[in-house]
Amino acid sequence: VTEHRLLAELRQAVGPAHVLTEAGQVEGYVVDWTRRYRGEAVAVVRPGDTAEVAAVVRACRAAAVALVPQGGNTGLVGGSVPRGGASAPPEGQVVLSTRRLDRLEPVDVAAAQVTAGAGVTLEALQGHARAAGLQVGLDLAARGSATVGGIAATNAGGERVLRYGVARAQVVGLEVVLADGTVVRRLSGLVKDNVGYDLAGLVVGSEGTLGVITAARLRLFPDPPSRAAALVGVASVGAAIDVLAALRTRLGGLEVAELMERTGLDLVRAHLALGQPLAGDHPAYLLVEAAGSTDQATALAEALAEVAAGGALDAVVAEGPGERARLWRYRDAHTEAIATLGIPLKLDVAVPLAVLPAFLDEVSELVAARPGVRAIAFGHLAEGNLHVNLLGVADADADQTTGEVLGLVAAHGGSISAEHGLGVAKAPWLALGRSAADVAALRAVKGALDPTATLNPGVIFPEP
Ligand code: FAD
Ligand code: 2HG
Ligand code: ZN
Repeated sequence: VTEHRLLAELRQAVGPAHVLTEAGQVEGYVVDWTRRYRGEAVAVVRPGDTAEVAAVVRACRAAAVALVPQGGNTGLVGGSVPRGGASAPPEGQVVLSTRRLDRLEPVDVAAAQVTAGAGVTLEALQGHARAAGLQVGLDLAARGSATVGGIAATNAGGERVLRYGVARAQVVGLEVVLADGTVVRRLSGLVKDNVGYDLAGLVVGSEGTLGVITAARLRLFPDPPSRAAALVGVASVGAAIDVLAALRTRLGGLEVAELMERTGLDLVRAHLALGQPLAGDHPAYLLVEAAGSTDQATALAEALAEVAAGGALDAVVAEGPGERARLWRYRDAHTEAIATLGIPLKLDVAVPLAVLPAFLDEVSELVAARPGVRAIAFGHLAEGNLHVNLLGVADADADQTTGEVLGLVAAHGGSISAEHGLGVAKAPWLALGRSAADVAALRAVKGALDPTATLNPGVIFPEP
């Protein structure tokens, strides 16, 4: 009876056409990108504006039904789909899809800002900014589906953090529907606004547990006229760090420093039937990109020649969108190529650069002790952010393996979740590397803003 009443209220809130309940209709919303997480939804609702989002939140809260906000469903920690199994909330779950919140306001060129609905994809936002002569300071391989709301909710990082910072640095303000259905609006674009707590900053990275983001005001940047990329083959991860260090001091416009290993590159090559990118075959590869007002291809080539210091450095410099895209395919297809081999255990960690090679050696030892398991590590070198993908880990050993790798990370003073968030995947390890006082403060924030635990239960905070 309660469920029947809730469905009637949801239909009234968003219109019957936007309340999906048929198995075929909801399938794409209840399983995550990795296929590791799946749950059941009472319904998937697709509100078309902020007032409708607020009505959905109120209806779910009144019915004691959990609400799972979802954007592009490209998240990698299981936070965007209903919980499955024993941890599913007793009264059921509703998925709130933000994809119809896709309004893009005209670019405010003078302020170099734009307001976008939560459901706007990153790719659409990038095109919109470009048309106004500006660019978004954030990019990631899931750009075609990942949304502005999801990017803000996860505080996504991606491939240009080195120059522009993480999502939090792009967000000037948000519009958020809180768990009680009230709306907080900070879309004025004021960069200087110190009236009380930074609520928008708090919601960034909250993974749908504090509010539903309905719109964001984002910073934009000039798009430098010259851009060049280079792929460099190196003998070790340590050598890649040395190249990065050398480029840091030589290239003011350095934007990207992505690390790959031979295993990952070979996998991508097989998956996309690509040739070897360089003359030689190397244990590790560094993809760098620089942008500026002077000729970046020359600057990059000169900097790499200085790094080589008369010795041999196997590298290729690419200019122009086509040539650069050819190099980027080796990097951006990693996640997709790994997924063809099964469902990996994804560990998104960061450690200080000084200990990164040692950490990778320790992971190799851990993997060597597990027959049938292989590791593919790649990531955002400048932030020490590695995506350790473990293939072949038995389900029964997944928690033990995760705990061991994250334990190594914590021992090195690293982060157990660098950019993807905790979701449900890493929630059990929330306290690893955080003090009791720290975790208590996080819980106090959640308790104050969502006392009924309506929004995304099981995400960030482990279920008892
Ligand atoms: P979803 O997956 O739908 O949701 C993610 C989380 O945010 C969930 O907890 C959800 O409840 C919450 N959420 C979504 N929308 C809202 C909203 N409007 N209000 C409140 N909560 C909301 N991530 C990186 O950081 N860097 C990368 O380089 C990167 N590369 C990727 C490459 C690939 C191929 C893939 C598949 C994923 C990648 N990701 C990366 C992960 C993912 O794309 C990001 O986490 C992205 O920010 C998720 O956006 P989304 O719209 O798909 O969110
Ligand atoms: C990336 O950097 C993403 O491409 C995905 O963060 C990482 O697949 C992964 O583990
Ligand atoms: Zn990443």
